[in-house]
Amino acid sequence: MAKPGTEHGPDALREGGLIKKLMGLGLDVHDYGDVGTPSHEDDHHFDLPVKNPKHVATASENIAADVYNVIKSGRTCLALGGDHSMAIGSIFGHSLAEPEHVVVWVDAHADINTPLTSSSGNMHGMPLSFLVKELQPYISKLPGFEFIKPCLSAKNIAYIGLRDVDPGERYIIEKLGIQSFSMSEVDRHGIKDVVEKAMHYLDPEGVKPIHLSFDIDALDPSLAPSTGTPVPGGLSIREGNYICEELAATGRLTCVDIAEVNPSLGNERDNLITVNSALSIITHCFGGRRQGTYPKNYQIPIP
Ligand code: B3U
Ligand code: MN
Ligand code: MN
Repeated sequence: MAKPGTEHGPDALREGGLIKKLMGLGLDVHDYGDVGTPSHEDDHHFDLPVKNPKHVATASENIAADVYNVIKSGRTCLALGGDHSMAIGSIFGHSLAEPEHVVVWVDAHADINTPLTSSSGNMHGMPLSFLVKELQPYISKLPGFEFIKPCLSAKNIAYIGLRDVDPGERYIIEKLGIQSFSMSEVDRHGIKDVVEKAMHYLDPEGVKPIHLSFDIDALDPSLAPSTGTPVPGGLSIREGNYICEELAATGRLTCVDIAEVNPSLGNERDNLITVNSALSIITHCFGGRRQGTYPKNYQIPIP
């Protein structure tokens, strides 16, 4: 939360026509509204440079409860951020409902800094570190985080789109053997192979629920300029949509995060471009297909 503004991401997506677009796909859509994310006074750690730990902890607990309830009710959950620390709550909430779930993390960044490897202190660069079991010996105790039970093993995560990874993060990825398809792998193998390999690795039998955590900065900055940490050389909209179409086609995509849309950054045109890209990503997660779709009981009109 170093750059304020991601709290307006969900409304920018709603105003961009999110609900209508999803309903247009024939879906029964329910907007549960915004999750409470109260801020706290004196929200810093006594000896760690982590920013707003209590704020993130309270928000995470509320997000986890809502995501759990939505998934338990049999619905597919779309969680709109917010910065990517939102994924602490959404992945944890998802795990309470579906303990066997796997995570596809689409991002320019690895977001697996521990409070001690992070040089920024930004919690949006750390969410996975609180969730990965193998990392817990390295995680400092933070106020409010007691409720989180690490719910992922390193083998339950696959990254796609990485291109700005800190040294500590790279070390963690290699030490734990986390599956990572950086932009180099996307260039080398193409997006089709990358998605196939990622899914085969995570779940060769094809039975596990899938959590897609999509940071909008995974896309090239030309497609998502209104975000806090854009990194050149990102995914095209075709590659982004392809990932979503393929995951949606499994029928096991249970929860999708869309993080880091920040309407306070850039001008009106930047906002529009970013919102439209995010809407495209979302609709392709929920049945939108580039080959076209039609409602269930569609009939050719008879003259
Ligand atoms: N790895 C850096 C930069 C960063 C991570 N996620 C975003 N930026 N959005 C950090 O601050 O941990
Ligand atoms: Mn991220
Ligand atoms: Mn990112």
